[in-house]
Amino acid sequence: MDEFEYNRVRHTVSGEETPRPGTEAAAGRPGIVKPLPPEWFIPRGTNAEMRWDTLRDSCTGFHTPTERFFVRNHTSTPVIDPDGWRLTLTGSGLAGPAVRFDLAELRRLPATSYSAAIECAGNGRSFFTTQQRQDVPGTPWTLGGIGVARWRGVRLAEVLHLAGLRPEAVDVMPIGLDPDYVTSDGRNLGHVRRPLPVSKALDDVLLAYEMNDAPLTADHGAPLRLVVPGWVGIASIKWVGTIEVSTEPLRSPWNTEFYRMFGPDYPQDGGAPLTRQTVKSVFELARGATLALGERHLLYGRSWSAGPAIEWVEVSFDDGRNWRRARLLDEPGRAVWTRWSVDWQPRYPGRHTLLARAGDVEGNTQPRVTPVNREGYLFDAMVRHPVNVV
Ligand SMILES: Nc1nc2c(c(=O)[nH]1)N[C@H]1C(S)=C(S)[C@@H](COP(=O)(O)O)O[C@H]1N2
Ligand SMILES: [Mo]
Repeated sequence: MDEFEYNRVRHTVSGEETPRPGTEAAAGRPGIVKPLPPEWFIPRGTNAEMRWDTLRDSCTGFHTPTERFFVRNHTSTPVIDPDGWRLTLTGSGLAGPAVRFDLAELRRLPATSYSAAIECAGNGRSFFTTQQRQDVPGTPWTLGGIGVARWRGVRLAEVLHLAGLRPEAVDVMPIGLDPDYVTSDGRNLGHVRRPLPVSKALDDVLLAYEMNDAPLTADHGAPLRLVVPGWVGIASIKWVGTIEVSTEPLRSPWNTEFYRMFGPDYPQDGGAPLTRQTVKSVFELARGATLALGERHLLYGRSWSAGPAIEWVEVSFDDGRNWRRARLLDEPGRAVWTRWSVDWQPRYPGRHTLLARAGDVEGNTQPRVTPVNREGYLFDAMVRHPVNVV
């Protein structure tokens, strides 16, 4: 789609939040344990999207409070008894037989904490349709499929070494304890699981047992989940029971069939399994918000990139003709977002289109249009944000 066509597309504000017929949302089976008040979440079938428009007023701070963190479940949240739970490491990549850890043993190992975003690969997917008129299947997230939390746990590297990691090992595959995933056409794909190269596993991956200074909650992976900074959310497997370690490359539907790029701009048999996330920006403002003419408005937003820190953010109030730098409110960091604000005194009544775009220290930025891919992953184009000035 070229620039001309893009500019012609009229943005639809309504209709984004209607569950498609036949989805779990339509059947009313969320499978999520925590309360999902409508002022905080948009229901999305088995998932719950965080609302950006109600975040600002409550001054929630840099980290997403756990009770407001988005939930992405392929099936439903399992409630696991932490006393009976064990983490098992097994496979050809270990020097000896399977090794087991209980939670107390993991908690006695050296702990590491850091802040990191978890963001669904499909975050922003609905804009392929509403902004680029491209039909893609899957959860029609707007931009609320992301959260930043402070995670605490033990490095996966530490546990792999204790388990006897062999130098020949190439892949590790965490396997979730949630129910088997059955596709809409009835194929049982087994437990949610996705291989990770040993290089990433040994780098900065955490086996987290705490989120925002409290034990992990059921919906976010209790008693133990992976946190894979900068990578698509599916890498951060929740409710880990087993980790397979292998000297041969591992496969699962989540690195062969899903979470790869298929489409006109990608190789015939699909791109490599998705790893890093992309740059995105969001306003903490309702779509279609009403703003008073002639008054000075202080608008807030956030921008983020996969790993590299955000370097700059620009905002346009006239659909991209003129741009202004936003003030960064945080010291930009790795694998997290940066909050920003910008003043605006609208001088004309009527409908305006706001845009925000950001760049990171490695030169990644946001395009006008994201080339389409079959599953609608990694939408990174600037999102048009309509407001009404009266
Ligand atoms: N076991 C298991 N792990 C999982 C998933 C899942 O359905 N089952 N969903 C993944 C996806 S697609 C995302 S985006 C993140 C979401 O994490 P959250 O629900 O804590 O926000 O978890 C990942 N880990
Ligand atoms: Mo995801």
